[in-house]
Amino acid sequence: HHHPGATVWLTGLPSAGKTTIASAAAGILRSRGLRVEVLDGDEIRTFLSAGLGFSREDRHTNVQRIGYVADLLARNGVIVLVPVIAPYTDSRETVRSRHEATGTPYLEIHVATPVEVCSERDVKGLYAKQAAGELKGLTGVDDPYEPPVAPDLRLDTQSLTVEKSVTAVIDLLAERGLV
Ligand code: GGZ
Repeated sequence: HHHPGATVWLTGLPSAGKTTIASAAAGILRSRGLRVEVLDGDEIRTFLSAGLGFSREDRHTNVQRIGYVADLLARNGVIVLVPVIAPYTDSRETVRSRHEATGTPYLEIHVATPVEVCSERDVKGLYAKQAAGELKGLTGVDDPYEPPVAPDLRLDTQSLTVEKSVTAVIDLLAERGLV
């Protein structure tokens, strides 16, 4: 029996909670015996996108590369979770189109944590660096973030625990017949 794969893109600002939610969801799905991969922005930028920076063009290239790999895996039965900022609508739509062209399920989740909350969390210290003038072009502060207009799911992480967010992601996959 062949299990359908899917790409689940979690878009949102730095420190929004994308990686936390994706990792926790991956754990649950793996414990159910599903094949799962997490394509994390941080790790991808060390390998697949080494040398790319944070200009509009480089972010677009990064997102297309990740989308290409996600599609390859997903069409081979893997649930691919992608906690990557992907700040531009047209980059995300290109990835969606590619999945549509290959007949691969694609879901977009907006991890919609407000910038004030993200900068307070500041998991990696990026907001502090930006404020200190040590970093320019931080998404959501002095670089664009175009929020998805019609995501498959929007997570308001201010009113949801990580656990509830993860449940919502898994429920969405179940609704679509993907798990
Ligand atoms: C946004 C940045 C920036 C700037 C470095 N803007 O949590 P992190 O810190 O360690 O991982 C994040 C990673 C974001 O890469 P993505 O591949 O998700 O971004 S994109 O979709 O825009 O290509 C973040 C770090 O890089 N980082 N500088 N200026 N994030």
